Amino acid sequence: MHADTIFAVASGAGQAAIAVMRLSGPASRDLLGALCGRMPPPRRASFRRLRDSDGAELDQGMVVWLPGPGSYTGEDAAEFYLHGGRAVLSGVADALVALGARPAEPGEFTRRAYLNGRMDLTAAEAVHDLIAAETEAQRRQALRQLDGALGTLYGGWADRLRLLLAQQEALIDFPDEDLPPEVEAQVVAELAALHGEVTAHLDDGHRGERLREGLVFAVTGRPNVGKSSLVNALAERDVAIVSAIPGTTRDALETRVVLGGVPVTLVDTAGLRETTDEIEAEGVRRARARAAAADLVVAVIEAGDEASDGDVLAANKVDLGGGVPDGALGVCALTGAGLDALRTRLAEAARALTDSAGPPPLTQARHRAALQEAVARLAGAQVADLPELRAEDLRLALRALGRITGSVGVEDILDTLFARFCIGK
Ligand SMILES: Nc1nc2c(ncn2[C@@H]2O[C@H](COP(=O)(O)OP(=O)(O)O)[C@@H](O)[C@H]2O)c(=O)[nH]1
Ligand SMILES: [Mg+2]
Repeated sequence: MHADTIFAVASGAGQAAIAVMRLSGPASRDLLGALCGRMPPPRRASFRRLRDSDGAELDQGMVVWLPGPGSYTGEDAAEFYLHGGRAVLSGVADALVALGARPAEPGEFTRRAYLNGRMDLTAAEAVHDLIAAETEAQRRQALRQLDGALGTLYGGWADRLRLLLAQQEALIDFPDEDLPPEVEAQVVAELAALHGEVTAHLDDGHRGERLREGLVFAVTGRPNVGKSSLVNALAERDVAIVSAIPGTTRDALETRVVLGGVPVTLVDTAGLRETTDEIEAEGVRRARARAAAADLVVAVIEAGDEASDGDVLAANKVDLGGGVPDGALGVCALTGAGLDALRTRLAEAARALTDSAGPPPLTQARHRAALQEAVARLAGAQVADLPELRAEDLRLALRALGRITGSVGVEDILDTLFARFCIGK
């Protein structure tokens, strides 16, 4: 338990009709009583006038008393629904400080929730992702993780590893006793099964991480085919300069759109051609680099031209009467013809790249690193020639898994993890 009682405005910055102030820590009950005069009943919204220690009224509004351990943080806590003005909030904050509370650090409420066993680290990370979620698909993924989808998966593997380790240690401790011969065979089989499951989970095409971070689609093609016009049309705003002069776009321009519920950064690139212009040449180099690193390449040609390489091929300027190659989508950036079909194709691609209909996908590089370590240890255990070495590999694999959910040795990662949170969460 933590000695400090902390508070923070949990709602957004700036003037608002209502602002939520939360309070957590051992002195919550005393502070609430001092501010409200009369304690509200537990977990019931109650109207109160808040006063400072001189009896001056600070605000009037709803107050909720949330006794631990059933609160978000697991501690005694309270929430105030105040009028969302600067003077009200600073007045209440000053009164709380005068009574011995201190402002919370970023993520401190959720950090306490984790330390008090209210959630594991994957759920704490999901709180952050849910707050940052911009699209429906991101929200669904974060909610699923908050509900424990990943914690259950990784915790389940850790439980099985623990059992495996116990059996392996029995094999070491009683080598000549009559342990049923199946035990050794069972250990070998379960080890292979676990190794297979974790490997399959890792081999997911980064779907969850891509959804969490958003996709990058690069739009490439020869100069003047209408790349910038198409990007502007897809983004429904004028991001890039369009002109009849080839080589107008020299830098990679980025714009965020939502396709298939996934945030996508569209990168408009310089037209790919040989050029003696130094700046344009650098633009072409950047275009190639962005295309190589993109999740998907939208290749644009002019209707009538030969097909070119790309994940999605768009033949622009169909209004000029040129033919559309097989597999390409005929579009016209000027009139908007074919743009809905292109948008649908891109949305399908975005969904396919991030689809998480099956088992919960991996969502974070931190998890991936720990799982890769676990897989390496499980592989080592499978080829270990001494029982003691196999046991040691199993122990290290278990520790790697435990770091994901926070059940073992994670002090070092807590600061980095919670520092990314907003204050008040
Ligand atoms: N006729 C016709 N002209 C287009 C179309 N799309 C773009 N353009 C014109 O083609 C020229 C080059 O367009 P731009 O978007 O700058 O091409 P980029 O160099 O590939 O980025 C401009 O003059 C546009 O107005 C189209 O669908 N039909
Ligand atoms: Mg351009």
